[in-house]
Amino acid sequence: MDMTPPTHPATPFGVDRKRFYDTIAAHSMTPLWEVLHALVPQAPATPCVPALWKYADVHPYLMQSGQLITAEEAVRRVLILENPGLRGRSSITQSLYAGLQVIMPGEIAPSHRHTQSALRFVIEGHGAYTAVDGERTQMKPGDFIITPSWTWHDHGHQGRVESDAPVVWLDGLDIPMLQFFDAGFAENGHATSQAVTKPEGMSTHRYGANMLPMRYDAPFGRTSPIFSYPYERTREALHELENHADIDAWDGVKLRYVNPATGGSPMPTMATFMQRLPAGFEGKPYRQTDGAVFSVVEGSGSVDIQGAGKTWSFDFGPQDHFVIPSWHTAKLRSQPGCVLFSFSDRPVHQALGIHREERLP
Ligand code: 1HN
Repeated sequence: MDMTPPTHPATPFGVDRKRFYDTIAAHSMTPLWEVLHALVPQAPATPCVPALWKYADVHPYLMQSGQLITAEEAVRRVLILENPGLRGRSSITQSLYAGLQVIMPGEIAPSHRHTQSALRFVIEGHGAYTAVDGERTQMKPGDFIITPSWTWHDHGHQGRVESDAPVVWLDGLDIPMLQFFDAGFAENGHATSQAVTKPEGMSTHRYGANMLPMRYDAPFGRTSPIFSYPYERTREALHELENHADIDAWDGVKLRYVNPATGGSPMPTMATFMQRLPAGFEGKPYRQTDGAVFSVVEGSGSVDIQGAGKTWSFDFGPQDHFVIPSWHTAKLRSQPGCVLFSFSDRPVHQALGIHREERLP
């Protein structure tokens, strides 16, 4: 007779549960009742944690990476912003990837394409371009630039090697999402730089003047036909709104970038936003199911984040990055005023009908 004590209480029928679990495990089966609460939580319980990357800490490593490997050898010279709760997964939230990419004067990041969509948000430097589908766009600090799914793209820095500075931008991609769906495809280009077939600015003229061609045929499916949303225009809009319109008690002045042909987000998987907090702004707390990544453009401020019974408080300044995880309560503040770029997977939540947002008093 087996005298080992049962590891779980015996059932009314005298059967040891653990032994039963072990038996069915051999048949690739497992009992729902042991995992039900974790599978269907009362509210999101994300492993993603709030995190802040101060640019003063990050910048030296970006420059050191420039001495470590060329853009061409690396393909993309990027230091990934990896969420401390998701180490080893190349993710900043469960669904999103973020990294800081460096390109030195004279360098080329070779042409390739993939089904993952990418956004670029330029952090510093001048003289770099990104090429998408035969058209180049100059990258200037504060510009938001799109690489639609499955389009050929390469980057280059036309600056002079001796005198010009590196260009750094934030990459946001839907990599973990496509990994989840097992829907990732990629190809390398035959040429290092793709052939330029269109004059610079063509997509802006064609699609970015609040007008569309007569028989509009979306060139990139559900992704915006505009590659570049220059900071100059966004900045002016927010500035005028701050001076002449109502300030939202939670967001300050916040606008979302749009695909001009649909009114929806610029990419099917990622929404992007720019907001301005007026001087002395004390935001009310809010939470939303879409975890969001922030890039500080100008000014400084702080964010209090609460979730999972813990509180985080981050002070941020220009070029810092931080992440607010799903269903964490966030409160933004700024004494001198500031401008914040952010992105999230909101369009996916909305497409699935599961987006929730709470604006608290
Ligand atoms: C990529 O293609 C870029 O094109 C940046 O700049 C980051 C991370 C993973 C996979 C592809 C780019 C990337 C990436």
